[in-house]
Amino acid sequence: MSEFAANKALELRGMQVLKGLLDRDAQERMVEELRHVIRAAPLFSPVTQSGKIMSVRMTSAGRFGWISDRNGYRYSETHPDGMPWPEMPPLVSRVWDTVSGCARTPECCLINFYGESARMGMHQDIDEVDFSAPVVSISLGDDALFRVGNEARGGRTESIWLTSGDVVVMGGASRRLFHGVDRVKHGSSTLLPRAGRINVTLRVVT
Ligand code: MD3
Ligand code: FE
Repeated sequence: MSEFAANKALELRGMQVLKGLLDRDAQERMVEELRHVIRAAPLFSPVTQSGKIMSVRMTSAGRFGWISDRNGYRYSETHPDGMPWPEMPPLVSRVWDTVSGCARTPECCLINFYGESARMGMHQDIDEVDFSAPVVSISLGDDALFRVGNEARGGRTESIWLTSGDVVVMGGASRRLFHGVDRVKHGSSTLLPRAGRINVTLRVVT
């Protein structure tokens, strides 16, 4: 039997939303793994090409991390401070093995931290090479209003609240959808001592 069991499974524009896949104990163990990553590879504030500082702070584990600076955004084998990324945390890998349906190993574990009033504008994740591999997202901490759109910018969108322990699998055509986070309900979860939200996304990059 798997160590993970969802409370319910929803489908949203081809994405699989597994509500409560991680129970409280698994969420706490994952936060502990992520603390080790963040200690070795501190969160940083990416700067967009236009020079704007993103409100979400980030770091990564695995072979590649996602970085953005005045030279553009890209996957990099090193943190902005120069060191290689920490190893992929084991519990995070087991979530991928349980839900991805993908034989490849994830090469990037991107960690997004949302403090008070952080948000993420609508975008596509298209810096990867192999679109047959899904993106798997794990939500921890405060509730977030997640919005999903279409394969082109604009058009009708749908929103759902993602809560701590939810896992979303973006496979098939849903892999190319525009998406973003409109707001986070600061202090809605007790998982993190000083509130906030962590989102982990697992990606195959090459
Ligand atoms: C749909 N993160 O890191 S996770 C990102 O909650 C990102 O931090 C958001 O978008 C967050 O790029 C959303 C859900 C998600 C992630 C990747 C997707 C949805 C996706 C890729 C394609 C389609
Ligand atoms: Fe994204």
